[in-house]
Amino acid sequence: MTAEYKVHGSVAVITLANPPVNGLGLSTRQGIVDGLTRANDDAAVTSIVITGAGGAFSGGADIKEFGTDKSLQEPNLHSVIAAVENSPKPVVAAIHSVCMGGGLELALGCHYRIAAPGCSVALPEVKLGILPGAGGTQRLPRVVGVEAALNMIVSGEPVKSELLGSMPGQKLFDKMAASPEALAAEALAFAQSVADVRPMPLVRNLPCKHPQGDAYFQFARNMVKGMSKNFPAPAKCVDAVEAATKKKFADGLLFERELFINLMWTPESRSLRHLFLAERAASKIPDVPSDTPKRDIQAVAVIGAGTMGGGIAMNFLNAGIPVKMLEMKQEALDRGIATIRKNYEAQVKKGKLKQDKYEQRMALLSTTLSYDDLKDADLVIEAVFEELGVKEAVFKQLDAVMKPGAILASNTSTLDVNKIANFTQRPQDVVGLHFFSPANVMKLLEVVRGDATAKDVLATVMAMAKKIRKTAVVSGVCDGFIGNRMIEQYGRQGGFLLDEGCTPEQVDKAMEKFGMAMGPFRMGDLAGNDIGWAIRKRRYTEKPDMKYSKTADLLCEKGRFGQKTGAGWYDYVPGKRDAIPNAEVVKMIEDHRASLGITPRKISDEEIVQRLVFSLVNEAAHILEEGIANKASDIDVVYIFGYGFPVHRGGPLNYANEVGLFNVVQAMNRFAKNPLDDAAFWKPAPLLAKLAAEGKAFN
Ligand code: 3H9
Repeated sequence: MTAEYKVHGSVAVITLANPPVNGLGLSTRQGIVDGLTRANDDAAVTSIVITGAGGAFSGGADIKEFGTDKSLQEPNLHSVIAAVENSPKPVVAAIHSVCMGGGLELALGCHYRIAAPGCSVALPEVKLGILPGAGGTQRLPRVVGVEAALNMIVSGEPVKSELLGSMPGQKLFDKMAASPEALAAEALAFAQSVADVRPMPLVRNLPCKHPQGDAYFQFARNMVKGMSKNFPAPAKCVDAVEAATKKKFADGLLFERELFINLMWTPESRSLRHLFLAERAASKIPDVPSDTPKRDIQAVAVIGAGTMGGGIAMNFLNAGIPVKMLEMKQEALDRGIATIRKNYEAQVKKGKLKQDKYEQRMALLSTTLSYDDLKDADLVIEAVFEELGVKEAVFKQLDAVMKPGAILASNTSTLDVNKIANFTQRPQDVVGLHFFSPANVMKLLEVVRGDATAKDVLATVMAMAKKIRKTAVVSGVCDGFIGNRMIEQYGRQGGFLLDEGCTPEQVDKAMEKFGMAMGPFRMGDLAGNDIGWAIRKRRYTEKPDMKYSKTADLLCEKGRFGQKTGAGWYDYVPGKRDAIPNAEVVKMIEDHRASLGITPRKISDEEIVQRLVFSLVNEAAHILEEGIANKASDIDVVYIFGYGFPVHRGGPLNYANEVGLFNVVQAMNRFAKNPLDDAAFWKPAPLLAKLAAEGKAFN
């Protein structure tokens, strides 16, 4: 049983005890109902308190139970709330720390609510692609007003209890406790004070009206239009709250339930729920237990003050961690500092950062031209030129000066972290930290685990990633790690599509319609086409059998490296990011196609999307099989947070699961028959072939 029952004098206390956040899983729901029954059967008990153990009142319905039989089994949350409302003895919710989703709905079913200050209160279901399904859309407007409730339900954002408690006319909290520590005693005293009050108040009996009714809901519908582009839930939230103002309570509840069930089965909700769990699972490494001791990171050093080094440094400054930046020349340091200042000043201008915070952050930044000055740093990250010889020089110097136990990290995006580690006498302290550009903005951090990387180093950098607000995913050592290894296949398919008849614009539009933040050619222009060119040149000697379209090389030979040169696959007006199609580039593609003797064909958006996305899927299956990624969901996290893959698709492997792996393999077999494509690549990875044959999915 994951709810405890104790009697204090005349008050029975039911404590939800389902760590980590007292999710309302089956056994907790059963525990609440059993506790209510015991309390109501005990003549010595005159009132009941429901509270939560540990760091939460409740985080809501147990997300891990969704889609399983347990979520359907009685007592479901509706039955639990009905048992609370029908209790002949008053029930008081004693709310603290976190009160969200079904947890708030449970509290709203109680006769009274007392809250500790500092508690995060939310109906965040919309973030999981659903809406509150246990009366939240019907009860919250009755206690905080229609507009405040709709804002909370549509945004899913938490509001602090003291703010809600101080809203004029609010009926959410009957009392605010003086402090979190005082909550338990105050809740007991409050429960005793209301023991004999009859009739007992119920939120469902309160009125629910909006003075401008229809006009307000029309306005609300317009407001959520943007949010609703790829997600059905926000608009349904408006419908449900409107129902609270127009229908009888019981009918509103039924309406809400129907919407909830329909949303629960949408692919968008499945994707969001998958990502919620995937993001949290990414921080867990199978052979590194969560209680692995961590090294202390009090001071950080960054080598290289270029765009990458500066962006990396900003992450630590933002988290209040001092950074020392090293460069070879004072001018380079000055340029780096000026760029960091410019970035912060832009944030101040936009009102996103306060002036005093900006100054505090800059005060944490120091610079040096000497490796000796870095020796006391706990973590050093190099962001120097991507060439093994340069890395060798840097790591040998670091090995000579850094204190024992310091973590030595490389921001390499392609090079062999094992080789880099072996430039030192302490390979166990070396790890890859692959930040994505712009490093102060992008959430993804690929943590590259070398053969010798110590477990406590991994545990430390994963914890540090959380501190600097990155989503970290562990990758093994291979060329390109998880993300860039996959994107190479995606880029190759993009090239073949041009050879066969597409324009860059057509490919980009199809992918953007699918939901990608940017199509492959706009992305190439943003990242710099010269980067891919350098990799291909290496490939031509390393893997002479690998097939590439030559169009991207022809583009680079013209110096069209992308946004930074004002011209790439598209043209760019200085200072703007709008991609303007260029007739010469289209002609270049046509001429090249003609030189190969290819007659262009019309290619559907569906084929474009499938070839690009399934190329990611096949490479991902190899990556999983080789143990480069620990789990399929890690790969989805990499693509969502690092490559602009559409959130509503849940990542490439979640999308493949939705399409059905059998269908994915069928499509690959079709693509393999295309003489202009790379038949060898389209041989389904053994893992993918096996899962498809067994009717299974990536998990
Ligand atoms: C709902 O209530 C539906 C109802 O309306 C209707 C039903 C009929 N269940 O985020 P963290 C786990 S829908 C199960 O890293 P933080 C999480 O997986 C639900 N587990 O910590 C992780 O586990 P692990 C509406 C949950 O301190 C651990 O807690 N509720 C749940 O940064 C720590 O999570 C929500 O959408 C859950 N509901 O933030 C709340 N919630 O250690 C979503 C969390 O194994 N949750 N876990 O990886 C949150 O917003 C944050 O997790 C919270 C804590 C603020 C609670």
